[in-house]
This record gives sequence, structure tokens and C-alpha cells, in this order.
Amino acid sequence: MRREDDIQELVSKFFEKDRMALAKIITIVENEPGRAKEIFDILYKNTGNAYIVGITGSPGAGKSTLICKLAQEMRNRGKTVGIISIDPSSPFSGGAFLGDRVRMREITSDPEIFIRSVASRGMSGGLSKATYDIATVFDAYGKDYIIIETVGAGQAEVDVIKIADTIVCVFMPGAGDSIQAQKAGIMEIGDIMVVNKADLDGDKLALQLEMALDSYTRQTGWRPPVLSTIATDGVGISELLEAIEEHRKHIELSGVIEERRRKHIEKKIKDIVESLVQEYVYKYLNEDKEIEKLVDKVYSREENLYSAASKLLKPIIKKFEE
Ligand SMILES: Nc1nc2c(ncn2[C@@H]2O[C@H](COP(=O)(O)OP(=O)(O)O)[C@@H](O)[C@H]2O)c(=O)[nH]1
Ligand SMILES: [Mg+2]
Repeated sequence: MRREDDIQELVSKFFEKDRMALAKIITIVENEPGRAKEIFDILYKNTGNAYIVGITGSPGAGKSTLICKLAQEMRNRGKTVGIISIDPSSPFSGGAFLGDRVRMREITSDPEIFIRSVASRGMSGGLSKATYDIATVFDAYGKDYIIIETVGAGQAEVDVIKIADTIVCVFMPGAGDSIQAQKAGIMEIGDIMVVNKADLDGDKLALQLEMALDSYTRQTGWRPPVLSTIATDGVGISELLEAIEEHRKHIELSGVIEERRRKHIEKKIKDIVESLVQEYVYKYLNEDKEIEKLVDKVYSREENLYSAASKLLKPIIKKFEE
């Protein structure tokens, strides 16, 4: 069978809502950039309908548990869900305690909830690209909601979560509350603040968050609400989904969603060009035989590093233009 036929068949199964085809397409998109382009040539026009919710916060705050309950709430309202988890300790990825994994089984057995874990591998650009691509595949598949879980830490995670339409920051009472709130610019990116583990007394933390939010002025006219949840018992979950829908309405009416998505598309195009150029340059540099001669010349001080680099670059640019 020719490769194109192969892809065609896979894609038609995908559109018939075959879960295996969905899983296979995600794997291809993650691992084979060449075929990914072929797939997106077909799928992309069917995207743009899913609503993306990002859930971020410190490890142990209860993100995975919350996502599990939130996904069930979405299902109760007749919606389908795709989950992307970028948390190596997540029960979705086989991490965590057995008890948590057992709880997760409620959602892993639902055919309308599809979960995919992404290894973070510490590479920021790659991570956000992989997440975006998987979200795009879920979107084309017809998922109503896509939930992305990240550990809110470095720039890499912030980049990833920015593809979300609504960003939910999860906090838990205890360990350095006020520090948590300030961490990693989380207050600036969050659209909804959740104090989870309210059974462990989250009142003080909720108050601190409210106060911190009051000191911010936002251009979008949206004041993030602070909600309390007990994820393990499903308390506050329906209110959380209400708040997400409220925020959605707000960004749709104000045009912020379009602005955010456009900005994102622009960034993604640039990222792809950048990685294509980088790939090309690496390939060329590895094949180039001139480099040894240039090393000789720099070693003997006949050239300096910069003059050598520009000598190497010229033919690369020339060849690239062909
Ligand atoms: N007491 C209490 N424990 C919770 C709550 N939500 C989650 N947990 C527990 O906190 C631990 C970490 O939860 P997890 O969802 O894996 O957190 P994540 O690292 O943020 O994804 C697990 O043992 C959960 O059972 C809650 O509302 N109250
Ligand atoms: Mg988790």
C-alpha cells in the first residue's frame, strides 16, 4: 500500500471516530514531522471548534484529581473531552499512588474521554509544539473541550499553557501560601483561581489571592474569580465549569479569544519556520567539509571566530535560497 493511501485510510477511520486511529494519528504527529504535515493538510480545516482549558499549579495541588472531576462534569453535560497531561507524576501517565490511579479509572473507561500524556523532556519549544499539535488533533476529532495539565513552574510550562483559552491556576492551603501566589507569574496568566483542598482550610489562602488580585489592573476587563474546591469529593466542580463558561462568554464577546488565537497562530508559524531553518542549518553544518579548514585557520590565528562563521554562513544562505 502506498503511504498516501495509508494516511487516507487512517484519516477516514479517524473521522469515523475510531479511537485507535486517533491514537495513531497523535503518535505520527508527535514523531514524524513529514507525515504530520500531510495529516494537517487534511485535518486543519476541521479545527477551531474545541475550547481549550489549561490547568496549572504546583505539584500535589490536586490538578489531576480536579481534571478527572471536571472532565466528568463536562461529560454529564453531554460534552466530549480530550486531556493532555504534561505531568510525569500524573496518574494519567501511570504515576501517583494506586488509590489515585483507581479513582482515575472512572474516566479512563469513558470512551468519550481521551487522555494523552506528553513527556516534558525539558525542551521548551518542542513541548509547546507537541501540545499544540495534539490539541489540534483532538479538535479535528470533534472534542468539545481540551484540558491541558501542566506543572506551573518555568517558562516552558507558561508557553504551553498559553495556548489555552481559559487558564485555571490551582493552589492548595499550607506551605508558603503567599509565595505560591506570586510564583512564576501565575497571577498574571490565570483567568480563574482555584483553592483546592478546601477541606484543609483554604480560607486564608483564598483571602490572600483575592487581595493579590485586587492589586492588579487588567486590560481585558476580566477579574479572575477565586473558587474553592475539594477535588477528591467533587465539591465545587460544577461551579468551576460555570466559571470557565463565564470566562468563555467574556472573551468571546470582547473579541479577546480571537486576538489570543491569532497571536498564537502567528507565534506557531514563526516557530515552525525557525525550526525548519535550524534543521536545515544543522544538516548543512554536519555535512560541510570546509569546517576543518576553517578550524585550522582560526587555530593559526589567520581568521577569527566571527570571520570564519560568516564564511561558513554565506554558502548556506545561498543554497537555502535555491
Ligand atoms: N485532602 C484533599 N486531598 C486532595 C484533594 N484533591 C486532591 N487531593 C490529593 O492530593 C494528592 C495530589 O493530587 P494530584 O491530583 O495528583 O495533584 P497534582 O500533582 O496537582 O496533579 C493526591 O493524593 C490527591 O488524592 C482535596 O481536595 N483534598
Ligand atoms: Mg498531576
